[in-house]
Amino acid sequence: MLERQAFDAEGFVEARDVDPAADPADYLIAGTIRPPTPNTRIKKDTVLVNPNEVVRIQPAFTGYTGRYVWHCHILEHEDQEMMLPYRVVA
Ligand SMILES: [Cu+2]
Repeated sequence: MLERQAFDAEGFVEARDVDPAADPADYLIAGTIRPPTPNTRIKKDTVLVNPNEVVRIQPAFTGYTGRYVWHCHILEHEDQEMMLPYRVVA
């Protein structure tokens, strides 16, 4: 994990109601980037994302190219497109 940052979720939802193409990146709150805590500086395959927060990660893919899937462990979120495939290439 690289960092955490607060996210204006209400502002984004209101903007999305007006403009369905609203970009979530426009709703990051500047100046509140927090570095990882000691227990999240190790390599892991899961990361906790708190409500109203964005977490930036830097995955390391070694020894395998091909299809992976990222997903949220909250089932209702998975049903709302928080489960998507991606492909790692050489
Ligand atoms: Cu989720």
